[in-house]
Amino acid sequence: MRPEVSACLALGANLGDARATLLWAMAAIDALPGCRVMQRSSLYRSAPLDSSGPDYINAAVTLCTTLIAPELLNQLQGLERQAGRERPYRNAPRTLDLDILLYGHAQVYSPRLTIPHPRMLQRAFVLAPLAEIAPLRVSAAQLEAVGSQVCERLAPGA
Ligand code: A4P
Ligand code: MG
Repeated sequence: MRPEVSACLALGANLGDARATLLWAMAAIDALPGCRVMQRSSLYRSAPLDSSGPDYINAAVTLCTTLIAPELLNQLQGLERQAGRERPYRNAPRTLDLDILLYGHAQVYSPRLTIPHPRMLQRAFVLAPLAEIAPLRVSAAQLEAVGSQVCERLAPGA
């Protein structure tokens, strides 16, 4: 039996019904083999950063998983495909993006996977939802460093 690891994921979408897709993705992640979602953040809205198209909806979840990190990435990419994700070019607008932010306290540097996620500290749309559900994983200084980026927390059902 593999040990359970606590991981943090970022969810993002700006094509189609992004809110519905993120809510679907949170439930679908919980239903993956060896995965249990522990906390779900609110949904957040922000303008595309180094990207284009409509505003993004972003969120974060924490989960307990017995999957090793590359297996978790495979499963998440399967969900992206189910949501109709296409990759015409880098940072293209997308129906669903699922990124592994943190996997326990592991550091991974492989051609397919970098953990912690290399751009997470530059982005309010990642740090704000993560701080909501995993406040010990985000420092006040890190939040302050992205404080000029507008990222609106959405009321449930708004
Ligand atoms: N990969 C490496 N490390 C990881 C990881 N920790 N988690 C590899 C997930 N994947 C990881 O990703 C390309 C490759 O990264 C994968 O095949 C995997 O092997 P991708 O999702 O296919 O392509 P991408 O979306 O162009 O890259 P990425 O890294 O997801 O993009 P970013 O840097 O996350 O930026 N603006 C707003 N407001 N909100 C957003 O959500 N997102 C982006 C995407 C840009 N601007 C945005 C938002
Ligand atoms: Mg991605």
